[in-house]
Amino acid sequence: MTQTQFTPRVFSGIQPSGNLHLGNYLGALKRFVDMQEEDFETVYCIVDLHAITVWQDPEQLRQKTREVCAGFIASGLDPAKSILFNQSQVPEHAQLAWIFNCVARIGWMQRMTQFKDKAGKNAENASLGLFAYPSLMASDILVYHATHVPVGEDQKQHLELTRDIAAKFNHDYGVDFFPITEPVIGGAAPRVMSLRDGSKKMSSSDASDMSRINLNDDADAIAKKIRKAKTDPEALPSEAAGLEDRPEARNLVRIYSALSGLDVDGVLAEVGGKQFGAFKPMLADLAVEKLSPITTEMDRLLADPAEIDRIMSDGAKRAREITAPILRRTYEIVGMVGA
Ligand code: AQP
Repeated sequence: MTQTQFTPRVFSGIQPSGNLHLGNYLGALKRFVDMQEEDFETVYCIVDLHAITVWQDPEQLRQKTREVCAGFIASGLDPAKSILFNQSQVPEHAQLAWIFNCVARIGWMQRMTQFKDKAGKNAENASLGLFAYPSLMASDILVYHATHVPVGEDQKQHLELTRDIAAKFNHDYGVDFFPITEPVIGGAAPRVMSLRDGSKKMSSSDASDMSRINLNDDADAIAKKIRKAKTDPEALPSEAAGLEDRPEARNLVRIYSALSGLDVDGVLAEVGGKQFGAFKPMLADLAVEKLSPITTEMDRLLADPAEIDRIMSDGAKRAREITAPILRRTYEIVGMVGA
């Protein structure tokens, strides 16, 4: 079989289920913007269908969807260059997900650590959607024939599953139709950790708001959260090896590195030997300098929700120009009769 050449295309998404936080910004948004400037067609999505795998208040969901869209644009995403929309306006995502539900195996889903973490001890009571979430995620990616997916490290297992689904579909139907997508996990902070516990990732669902910096936090809140961030009593080391076994210190240094653009060695050359009492205000100033223009721009954009809705609806129309023919061809391959 000849190998299909796929157009270099990036897809990624963010759930509108909580406040956008520094982990989303450094692990995802900032890198989405970088990739927009490279040789890719870029498609970015607010994944509202994923959000309802756990309960969402409808009015809050509408508000959060617009907020995430504003967050994308305020972080530097240009809706004229990238395709930006909310998932539910492009029905092919859910349609292809059904086909993939019939390709993926239950055993594959049972191995997903995110399902185990989110469903917790009460897995019998979790929604079926939460269990099938990775299949919808595979569809989000493959309905664009996306070749590259920038995500934080927490999504690695879901991307491996996306590759497995593409490979099994291609094998079962004897085609070379879906690409085997490359995860793009990297940047200076692929896994930003909680400010309260260096062994847990920073997350919108953490009960403690002090564990994360939200993109809509003001300067005082950012400074307070960094001041109260958990640390250890030692001074900062002068070399990266000195951060081993010091998860909280490593997290703060990595955040500084990602925000400043210096590598970790460069940061430690500057701050090695300092106590946290001196380093934390430096980090707070840097975080405020980098994040407050984004917060201000988000507020400005959110003052005109109709314009945000127009941008998402325009993005959805452009998205469907890609997804409709790919879904049509998938149906043909699978054997669905249609005009
Ligand atoms: N802590 C993080 N560090 C680096 N990247 C992260 N991402 C999320 N948290 C971190 C990346 O952000 C993108 C959007 O992920 P999502 O839609 O799963 O966002 P989320 O639901 O807001 O992630 P949370 O906060 O972790 O939510 P819960 O607690 O619900 O799971 C992805 O690329 C993700 O890797």
